[in-house]
This record gives sequence, structure tokens and C-alpha cells, in this order.
Amino acid sequence: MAVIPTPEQLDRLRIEVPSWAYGNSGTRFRVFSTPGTPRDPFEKLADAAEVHKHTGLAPTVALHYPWDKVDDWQALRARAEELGVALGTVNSNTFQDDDFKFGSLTHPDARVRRKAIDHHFECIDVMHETGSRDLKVWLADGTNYPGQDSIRERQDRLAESLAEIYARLADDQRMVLEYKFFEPAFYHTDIPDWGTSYVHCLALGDRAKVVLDTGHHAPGTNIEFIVAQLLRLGKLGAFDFNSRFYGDDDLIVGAADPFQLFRIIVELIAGGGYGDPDVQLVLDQCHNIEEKVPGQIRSVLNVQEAVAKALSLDTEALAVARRECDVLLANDILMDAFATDVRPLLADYREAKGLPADPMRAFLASGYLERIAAERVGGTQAGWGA
Ligand code: LRH
Ligand code: MN
Ligand code: MN
Repeated sequence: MAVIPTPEQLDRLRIEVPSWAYGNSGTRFRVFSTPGTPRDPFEKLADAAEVHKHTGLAPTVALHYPWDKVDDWQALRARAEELGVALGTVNSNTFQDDDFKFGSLTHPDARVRRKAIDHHFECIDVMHETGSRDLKVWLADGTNYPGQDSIRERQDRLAESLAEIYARLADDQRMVLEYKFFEPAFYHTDIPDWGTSYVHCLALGDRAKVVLDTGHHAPGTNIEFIVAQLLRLGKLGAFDFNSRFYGDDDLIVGAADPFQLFRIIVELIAGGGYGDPDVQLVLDQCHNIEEKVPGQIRSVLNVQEAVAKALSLDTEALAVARRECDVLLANDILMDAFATDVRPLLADYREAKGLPADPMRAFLASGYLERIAAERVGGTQAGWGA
């Protein structure tokens, strides 16, 4: 019953990888180091380029500022080009500075808000240097105790701060606003859900869109519904892909629940978001105990597999079953696509493009990990706890 995806359909998949996935990371209990960890943004790019070289899926690299800070941005940009990748989204960071203990863009003190807004201005300056289109804003802002601050006044301050940042963007730049229902704040978070992000984006304008991080929902949330709704509203700007078992686990996308990833991609395709450069697919993951470059390769391949399965969906037969309210047939058609083994098809597709049929095996055989382990001593943390 399943249909066969065409190479042209598969060609439309592009996944942005995060610079911070290549650095050391961990939990609040321990940050483990991996031999060969990059010592600077240049080396992170080299690692990211390996993912693209072996998979053809990851042509851009997201930066996190100031985790990724260099004296010469043009040199970083040129290095990316040399490696066959480009610099992508710039992520702001207002969550590791003592001044932001009680909030950043929402802080009760205008001086602290000014500092947080200025940080975003600096990110926009970086975007001009790197040629990046998207400024991604995720805030750790919130409170831990009822009564600690006015929820409503914080929303007003947030709206004002965001408007100032948005006004600073060039016409071809966007703001993408990420939500998260808890952590690090535990009583209330200032942008906890897609609805809150959506109302702020709506107030800001056309170039403000919502970011959906798959790890940022309460267990049981129907994420594909959110995808369908935001696409319907023209307000889905980007994904942060990862998987979770419990909290914001930042594990390899598709590892915890491949069926959920498939359902998300099905809605992405149905809503016209697949292959649309305005809906950016980004990984947001940490590799605490596994090798980082292979972890990223596995991640992009998991997304590719989910896309191939979703493209196998017989949408015509499904439309008929739905019209006839044939519940079991409709479900059967969907499950048939999910059950399709797309691995041989993807191996052939890769080979036809001059890529290794098995990118993971090809990378592991390349000697790259052994080389960086010997060459790089004293790698940096991803930024967490830095
Ligand atoms: C917050 C988040 C956000 C940050 C990233 C490091 O949990 O998902 O996207 O920028 O983690
Ligand atoms: Mn995220
Ligand atoms: Mn997160």
C-alpha cells in the first residue's frame, strides 16, 4: 500500500546541526569529556562538516552566542565555506549570567532588561557578520514560587523587550521564539507553551515565528497537533529536534519514540512545511556519554528515515478512507507507511548521490575520531556550566 518516495522528494531534506553538540556536556551531576573534543568554534565546524560530508544532510551549523565567540567572524565564515558548510541560526544566551538570576527580558529592573536586550543586539551584529538569517530566542525566565513576581507584568515587559529586539532585525532576518514548559524555573516560565510564543510572535510581525523543541512539552502532549496548528497559522519557524524520556533529555532524535517523530513529519509534510526553508529543521541535542560526531550522524539519519517513511504514506488512499470515515483503514494506511523498511531505498539513494550507503560505518572507518583524539588536547564544554 505504501508509495515509493522519489529522490527529488528526499533531496529537500536539510537539517541544521548545533555547534554545542560537539562540545562536552553532561548533567548537573557530571560533565564527562570525550577524547578529541573541539577546543574552539573552528574545530566544532570541522566536526559538523564530517556529518554533512558523510550524509549530505547537514549543510548548516547553528551557533550559540557567546559559547561560540571568535575575534574574527569572517575567518569563521570562510572556514565554514572551506569545509563545505555554512553558518546558520544564532542562538542568544541570557541564562548563564548572574545578572539574569531573576529574569532577563522580563526582569523587574530596567537596567537588567537593557543588558539582556543589548545582548540580543550583539547577536544581531554577529548575524550580519556570519550571514545568518535567524535569531533564536529561548529564555530561562520564570519564577520558582507563587507570588515571587507578577506573571502579568512580566508578560508586558517581555512584549516590550522583544519588540525592541525585533525592530533591530534587518528585513531579511527573522526572530524565532522558543517555548518550554519548565526548567530552570519550576513554578512558572514566561514562555511556557506554543500559545504564548504565538501571541508574542503575532504582535511582533511576519518575521517572528515559533520554535518547537520536541523536548519542551509535558509527557503525553500531542506534538503533531501543534505542528499542524502552527503550519495552518503560518507561524512555525523552526524545530529543535531531540528526544526525551522524562524531562528535557536532549537525547538523539528518534531514539526514544520513532513513531512520534514519524507522526510529526507526516504533519510537517501535510502542512507544506517539509522542504520549506521558512521551517528550519535544527537538532538541539547533547551527547553526554556517546561519541559526538557519530551521535550527530545517527540523529540526521534518524530524521531522514522518518522522512522517507512519511513520504511513503499513500495520501490518496488515506484521503478516501478519511472521507468514508473508515477509521481502521485510515489507521492501517498510516501504520503501513510507518512499518515500511526504507533502509534499502535510502542506501541506494545515497549511493546514487556519491555518498556512502552506510554513512555511520564509512565515518567510523575514516579514522577521523582517532585523528582528533590525537591532535586535540583539552577540549571545551558545550557551554553548560562553563
Ligand atoms: C533550552 C534549549 C534552548 C537552548 C538550548 C541549549 O532547554 O532547548 O534551545 O538554546 O537548550
Ligand atoms: Mn531548544
Ligand atoms: Mn531544551
